[in-house]
Formats: sequence, C-alpha cells, structure tokens
Amino acid sequence: MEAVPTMTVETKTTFCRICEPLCGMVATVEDGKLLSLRPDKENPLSAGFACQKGIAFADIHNDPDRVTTPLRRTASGEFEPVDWETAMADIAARVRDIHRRYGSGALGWYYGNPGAFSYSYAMWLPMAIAGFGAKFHMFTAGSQDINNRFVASQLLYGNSLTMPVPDIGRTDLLVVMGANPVISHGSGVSMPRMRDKMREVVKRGGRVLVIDPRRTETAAEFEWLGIVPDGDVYLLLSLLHVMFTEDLVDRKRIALQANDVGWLEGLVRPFAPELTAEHSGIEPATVRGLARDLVATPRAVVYGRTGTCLGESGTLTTYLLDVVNLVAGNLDRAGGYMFGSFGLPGERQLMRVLGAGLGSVYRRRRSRIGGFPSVLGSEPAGIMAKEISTPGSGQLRALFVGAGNPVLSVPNGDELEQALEKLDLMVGIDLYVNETTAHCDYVLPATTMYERDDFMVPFATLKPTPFRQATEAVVAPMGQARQEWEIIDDLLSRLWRLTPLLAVIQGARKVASLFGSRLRPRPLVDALIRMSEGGDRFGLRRGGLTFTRLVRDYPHGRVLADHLPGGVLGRSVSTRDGRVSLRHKDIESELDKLGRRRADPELPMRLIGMREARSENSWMHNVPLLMRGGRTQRAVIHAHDADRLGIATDDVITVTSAHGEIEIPAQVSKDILPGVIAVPHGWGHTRGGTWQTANANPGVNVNLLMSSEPQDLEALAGMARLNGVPVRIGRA
Ligand SMILES: Nc1nc2c(c(=O)[nH]1)N[C@H]1C(S)=C(S)[C@@H](COP(=O)(O)OP(=O)(O)OC[C@H]3O[C@@H](n4cnc5c(=O)[nH]c(N)nc54)[C@H](O)[C@@H]3O)O[C@H]1N2
Ligand SMILES: Nc1nc2c(c(=O)[nH]1)N[C@H]1C(S)=C(S)[C@@H](COP(=O)(O)OP(=O)(O)OC[C@H]3O[C@@H](n4cnc5c(=O)[nH]c(N)nc54)[C@H](O)[C@@H]3O)O[C@H]1N2
Ligand code: SF4
Ligand SMILES: [Mo]
Repeated sequence: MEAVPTMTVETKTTFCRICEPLCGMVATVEDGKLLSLRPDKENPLSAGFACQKGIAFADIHNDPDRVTTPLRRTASGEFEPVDWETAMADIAARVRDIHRRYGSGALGWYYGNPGAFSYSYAMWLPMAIAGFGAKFHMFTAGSQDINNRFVASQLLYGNSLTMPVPDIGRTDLLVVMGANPVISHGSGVSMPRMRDKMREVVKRGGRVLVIDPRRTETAAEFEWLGIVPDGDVYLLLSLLHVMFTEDLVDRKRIALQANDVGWLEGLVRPFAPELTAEHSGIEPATVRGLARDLVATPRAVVYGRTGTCLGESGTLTTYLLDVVNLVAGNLDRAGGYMFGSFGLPGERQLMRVLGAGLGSVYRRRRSRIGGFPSVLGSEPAGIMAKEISTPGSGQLRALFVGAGNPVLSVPNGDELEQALEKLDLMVGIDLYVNETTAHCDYVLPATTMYERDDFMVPFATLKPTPFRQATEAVVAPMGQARQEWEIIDDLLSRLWRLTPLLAVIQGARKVASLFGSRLRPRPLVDALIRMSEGGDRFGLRRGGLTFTRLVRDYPHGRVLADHLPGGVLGRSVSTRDGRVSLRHKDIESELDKLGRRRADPELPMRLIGMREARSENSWMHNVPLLMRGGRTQRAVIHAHDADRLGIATDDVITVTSAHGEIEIPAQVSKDILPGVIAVPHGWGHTRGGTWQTANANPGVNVNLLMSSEPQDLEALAGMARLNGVPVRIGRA
C-alpha cells in the first residue's frame, strides 16, 4: 500500500508586532507554513480586533519578493544569492579592517522602527555597540518619531524612559493633540481597541477633543479643534497662562508633585491666549474654556504623539504637554496621566541609576556633525548622510541598516542615497530589498515576527491595563532567514579580538558552551518576567510567571490589574526628591527661540504628515490586498486653496519647500484647515527596491522636501522637522 500524505493544520495563539497595541492573533499553520492570520477573540484586551495590516501580514510573510537568502551586490549592481558563511566571513573581515584602520567611529548602525518590536534585537544591539567602542555611531527611527519625548522625560522626571500614559479607560475628558489613533491605533500608549475606548469615554458622558490641523478620521468621530501646524506650543503656553492667571490651580498639590512652580508661572505669564491666537489659530475664549475644563474635570488628560513631536520645537511642546497635565492636577491620578512600571524589586533605585546614566550620556556625548546631544545613546538620523560624507576622524565608513528604510523615512533621502554609495561597507538586515538596502553590499534575510519568540519589553510599561503576553515562534524561519540577534552574535564572535569588551563577551560565550548552552537573550527576558509583577521570582512566588509559563498557561496573555495605580509619582520618577523637575535652561532657550520664528512669504502654506490605514510607514505597499482599489498617494488640500489655484482632485500639483520639490496628485477636501497640505510619507518606491507591487505604484518621497541641515533639526533632541514645514503649491 502507498502511504497517504497527511497534512497537519494547526492553530497557534500569538500576537501582532507591527504597531503598538500588539493585538492578539491566531495563526493557522499548515505543514509548518503560515497560512493565515485572524484576530484572537480570547485575547482579553484586543478581544477579536485586528486591523487590515495585521491580517495581511501573512502575505508579507509569504511574499515571493521577500529576501530569504543572503544577497551580495555584484559589480553590475545586481544582487546574487550567497551562503551565510561567505557573507559573514567577508563582512567580518571588512569590519575588522575598517575598525583597525579608523577605529569605532568609522562604524555605525541604523535601527529602524520594527526593531523596537523584537526584544532579542533590542537587547543584543547595545552589546555590539558597546563592544566595538565608544565612538560607534548609532542612529534610530526615533529621531523622526519620539526622541524628544525621551528628552522631555529626562528633564522632567530625571529619566528618559519614564513615560506617562493617558488613562483612557477611566477619563472623562481626553484631549488628543497631534495623534490619529483611529488610523495609527495609538502610539506612546499600548492599548488595543483605542477607538472603542474613546467611544466609551463619550458613552459615559465624557468628551474627546481632537486638536489637529486636519479633521482626521479620529477628529471626525469626536470633537475637532483645528490648529495651525506647529501652533501647539502656543496653545499649551496659553493653557498654562490661563490656569495660573485665573487662579485655577491647586498650588499645594502641585508643590507636592513638582519644584519651581513659581519659575513656571513667570515663564508662561506673557502668553495670554489673546496674544497667541494668531500663532495657533485658536480663539482665546476656546483656550480659556479648555483650560477651565481641564482643571475642573476630575478625570482629564491631554495626550499627544507625532503631531506634537515633529515640529520646530518638539521637545518644548512635549515638555509643556506634560506640564499642562501636572498643573491641571491630572498627573499620577486615575483618569489622568499615569505611570506604569515593571514592578521589579528595587525598581526605583534601578531606574535612578539608569536615569542618571542616560542623563549624563545626554549631556556629555555630542555628535560629530551638529554637536547634538545623545538620546538613549543615539545620534540624529538626519545627519547620517553628512556623517558619511564629511571627512575627518569619526567619518562613517561602514553602516548596518537593520529593520529600517531611512532613504524614505529621514529628511533629504536624495542626499542620503548619494552618501550611502560612498560607504566602504553597507549591510542590510531586512525582509526586502528596499530603497535603502538597495545600496548595500550585502542584504541579509531577517525572520519575520512570526518566526521568532517575543515579549514586548519597551511596551510593557505603556499599557494603561497592565498586561503580559509572550509568544514562541509560530513557524520555523523561511529559507535561510535568521534573527537579528543571531546575526549580531555571529559577527561579534568573529571579531572578538578587536576590543577587550568583545573578548569578555567571547569568554562568556565560551563558558556558556562549556555548560552545553548558548549566550542568548531569552534567559534575560525570562529573568525580567520572573522578577517583575506577576513573576515567579525564581521560585519564591508559587505559580508566578516565567516566559514558558506565560506561553503555556496564558497563551492569550494575562491581565495583571484592571488599571494602573495612582499616587506613585515619588517612586516612578528618578529625580532626587521624587518630584517633577520643571526648571531648565534648555527650556528657557527653546522658549526664547519662539520669538525668532519667521514666516517666509514665498512659502505660505504648511505641510503636515498623514498616516494611512493600509500603510505602515514604507513597508506595506507590496501587499496586493492592501493596495486594492487603485489606491494612490495623494496630497490633501483645502477647497479654498484648490479654488484659488484652479486645482481639482487628481490634478497633479507641485509642492515646493526651501529644500526640494515633488509632484503629486491632489485630493481636494474640506476636512483640513486652509493653508495646510497633508502628504503621507513612506512612498517613493522608485529606487531599486525589489518589491514589485510597491514599485508599480511608487508615489513620491515627501521627505525630499525636508531639511537635513543641522540648524534645521530640533536642538534638544536632534529631531527632524517633518510637520509644519513651509511650502508653496501650484499646478504642475
Ligand atoms: N496605519 C498606520 N498605523 C501606524 C503607522 C502607519 O504608518 N500606518 N505608523 C506607526 C508609527 S511608526 C507611529 S510612530 C504611530 C504614530 O501615531 P500617531 O501620532 O497617532 O499618528 P499620525 O497619524 O502621524 O498622527 C499625527 C497627527 O498629528 C497631526 N499633526 C500634524 N502636525 C500637527 C501639529 O503641528 N499640531 C497638531 N496638534 N497636530 C498635528 C496630523 O494631522 C496627524 O493627524 O503610528 C503607528 N501606526
Ligand atoms: N514625513 C514623515 N516622515 C516620517 C514620519 C512622518 O510622520 N512623516 N514618521 C517617522 C516615523 S514615526 C517612523 S517610526 C519612521 C520609520 O522609519 P524606518 O524604520 O526607517 O522605516 P520603515 O518604513 O518602518 O521600514 C522598516 C523596514 O523594516 C523591515 N522589517 C519589517 N519587519 C522586520 C523585522 O522583523 N526584521 C527586520 N530586520 N526588518 C523588518 C521592512 O521590510 C522595512 O524595510 O518614519 C519616519 N518618517
Ligand atoms: S492595530 Fe497594529 S498591532 Fe493591531 S493588528 Fe493592526 S498592525 Fe497589528
Ligand atoms: Mo514611528
């Protein structure tokens, strides 16, 4: 008799790691292949929700354009497959040579956004950076995203990693400033079903007010207050002005929570809403009403994200946003702005040490180009091109790009592309050959999130409902794909003679192998789970969590508490006296700059960004399911501007800034302020990427309009200015 081939179909419970809510997913696996993904109904937080991108990820996983073997660029510019040994041996030899000749300042790494969603990559990369030496250049997507949030936290709370979250589940007044959670699903806060949570605020009699230059998908569902791009800083200053001058503040409570309130009061005195209205476009009466509501509503919170981070004075804006919550009496309170934690023994002391360390790195370490402070050890990606092209000690000659596409995501992609060609060595680790990795000598195949185990370390403290979930890999790596940490590990073990620290790491590796084990990130994250809230404390707490137990006993995740505790400020912040530190010279100097802002009459309009439901930055345009319906990138402009210039929907317009020009079809709308134009980023797939569907509908790179000049990056965090950019438009 002939054997009948049997198919094994299994379902595996896991979670999505494309964006911050980390929705529960169920993977259907047939014969070891990821067949499909569906939302996990039993996940206690996402409860059967997943967005289109999350479900379509199976198509990325199985994409025929995916890179599944190491690729080497040939003299003709084409890529040819090579085996791992050939690739790694050559890469290591070239890194060794560059390090020997020029030192650690010739090496660099760009850590892209999906990297934040892999604990093992996030834990192993710092080892490489420290191992190569102090001058190693690290760049991240953070300088186009959130680094000023870290700096504001360093100033206010003495620790870059102390990030308050809005307690949306219990608030009665939620002010959303420069975020569009109906599309983005929330950022800086990890909360599935954010749209439903906002609807619930209204259902229980509360309000959700969206402050945004565009009447976004979120604004359309709730209340919209239009604001002039980059006007937030003025609105926030005026809110504080009103709270103080109308004597709405509970000074006793604030004095318990913060230092130098008198200094703050003096600082905001000149910013009466009547004087700032021209900059924010918001009526003084509206500002006064909002200030009163924020104070009078016992459970109220202001929440902001990229719309408040990517402007001209993002650190100041982010700082002020937190201060408005503090002064209104909404910090560290149910329904307000709250602090999460791991619940580790000695966490406060640990965070203090960490905060002091990060603070000193921030103050002492400066980038070679532009002299920017170091945010969590990184330099602004906006200066990456100049770090490559500017000669001298510390000139970047070898660059790794792991999980990023900076040619499309940082300012002035053209300049970066030209610079990348000058590198002695460039190595990409990605799922695709994208517009950036197209310039690499080698592109190494990464595993997708479903081919690796995970526990989300950075997002664990950003959950208003404390929650733990871990997953094993759902399927084995496709082809020859490897995890980032394994690639880093391989590289370091080949280069252990380069520095004393690499030799120490090699020693640890040897010791581990004597015990038949391997130096790897999993035991570290397991220890974190075991020592933190709900953990088994290595046997001290019976039935407590471990990584394995979390996967086995709580595959859908485990809720640790319904809400975050309030009244924890003293142990959440890392300042010496446990209070918020308000007074900083850097804040004064940023405030002084406001008076020097100048409008250019030649560039009367303001450009802002716009995220789309079926895109994730630059990397989901190769999925036919997400591109269906003839989807194209369009620039949204107001009907008044369109009429004035004789532009109709689908007409191609030119958008010109001080730094570049693009052409793009227009979408005429009334859901945006006149004088504002919104353009989605992450498009412009014309440059050598091998994602065929994406290239067939390329769009344009909006970041060609953005400046990478050091004087145009924000001073305190080195962040790119991607919102509120002065432009003019016309018919093409
Ligand atoms: N579908 C989808 N989801 C995503 C992503 C994606 O690309 N697509 N990207 C993920 C990533 S990496 C991130 S960081 C998060 C970001 O998450 P969000 O910050 O929530 O996302 P955005 O849609 O960029 O929202 C920013 C809002 O700020 C507004 N804005 C622009 N300039 C100003 C201004 O000067 N003042 C004010 N008040 N508002 C302004 C914009 O109109 C926009 O509505 O989203 C994540 N989720
Ligand atoms: N104008 C403008 N520009 C912006 C923004 C904006 O709002 N406006 N937003 C900024 C923001 S918030 C962000 S976060 C950045 C994003 O900037 P980047 O991180 O530079 O770019 P992404 O487009 O997210 O590209 C991610 C790459 O990682 C790959 N990838 C996906 N999963 C994995 C994985 O598991 N492992 C590996 N190794 N690779 C993987 C994808 O294939 C893709 O090539 O863009 C920024 N740029
Ligand atoms: S919202 Fe984000 S985490 Fe949830 S399914 Fe969509 S992409 Fe995944
Ligand atoms: Mo981001």
